[in-house]
Amino acid sequence: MADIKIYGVSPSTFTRTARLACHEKGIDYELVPMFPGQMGALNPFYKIPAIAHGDMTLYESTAILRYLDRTFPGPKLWPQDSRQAALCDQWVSAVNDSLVNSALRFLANHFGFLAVPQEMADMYLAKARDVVPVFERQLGRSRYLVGDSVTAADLFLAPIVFYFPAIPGLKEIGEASPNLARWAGDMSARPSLMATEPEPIAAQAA
Ligand SMILES: N[C@@H](CCC(=O)N[C@@H](CS)C(=O)NCC(=O)O)C(=O)O
Repeated sequence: MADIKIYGVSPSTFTRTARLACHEKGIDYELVPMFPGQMGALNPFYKIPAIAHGDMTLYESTAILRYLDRTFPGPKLWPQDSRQAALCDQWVSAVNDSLVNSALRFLANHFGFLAVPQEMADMYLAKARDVVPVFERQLGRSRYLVGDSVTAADLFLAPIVFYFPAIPGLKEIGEASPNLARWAGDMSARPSLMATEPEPIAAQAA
């Protein structure tokens, strides 16, 4: 039996982040297909993913990654050095706030998981044009978001950025971001990314 169960679906960016963490750390897991609307018993906020480890269940991806990192051996997802760890937290939050509230909302609307008026979709895209260059500049300074090794921050960023080429508007932003493209190339060569390729989106969660 797998060590961990991850409840979610493969196209979900946050579910992919939890799966990436398991692959990067070598944790055996089972993906249990579950849509947000089915999550009531596992997450009162009806969002994916959640995990089960023995008799413990946990939701919120940042809490999940921290738990996996503290509980299991394998490469650390947060650096040991306190300043580097704080920078990792900073970039995780920046993805989960600024990028989620721009590019991810735009792509969720594109795939039909959000239904917002056109002006709001335009606003998300305009915000993405301001937000993505911040990541672009950082990836011009270091190989990954925090230094020379993959951290949790990269595992939050990758599932969102990997949708860019499929979405008019975000595609152009990605193409205008050479450092982000270089980073995406490095990330896409990792076994964790290859093993978590999302199923094509039909009636599933973004
Ligand atoms: N803060 C949550 C966000 C999770 C989240 O937004 N998941 C999306 C799928 S990628 C979801 O379940 N959306 C359904 C909804 O917001 O109703 C986390 O970090 O796990």
